[in-house]
Amino acid sequence: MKHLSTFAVAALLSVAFSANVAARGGDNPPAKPDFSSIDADGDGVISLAEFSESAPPHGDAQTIFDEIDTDGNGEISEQELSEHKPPRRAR
Ligand SMILES: [Ca+2]
Ligand SMILES: [Ca+2]
Repeated sequence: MKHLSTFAVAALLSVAFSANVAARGGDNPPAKPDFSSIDADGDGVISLAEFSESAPPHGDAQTIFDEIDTDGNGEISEQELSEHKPPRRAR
């Protein structure tokens, strides 16, 4: 990873380590991008273009986008994004 944005790193980490985050979690919350900060036009869904604005198009953006877009309709809903994030356990 060279020039990935904070969001791309967070997304990659949550994809790769979603199972491990709970075990690692502690007083060190991972950077969580706000849905509204990614949804640039505020229409309530994140398009690949909007996603790419947050995640540099390294080819990974599409991969990560597909990971999050669980129903494959080409848009990430707030629910899809929230469900993609590793569940936050209240200890
Ligand atoms: Ca949007
Ligand atoms: Ca979707």
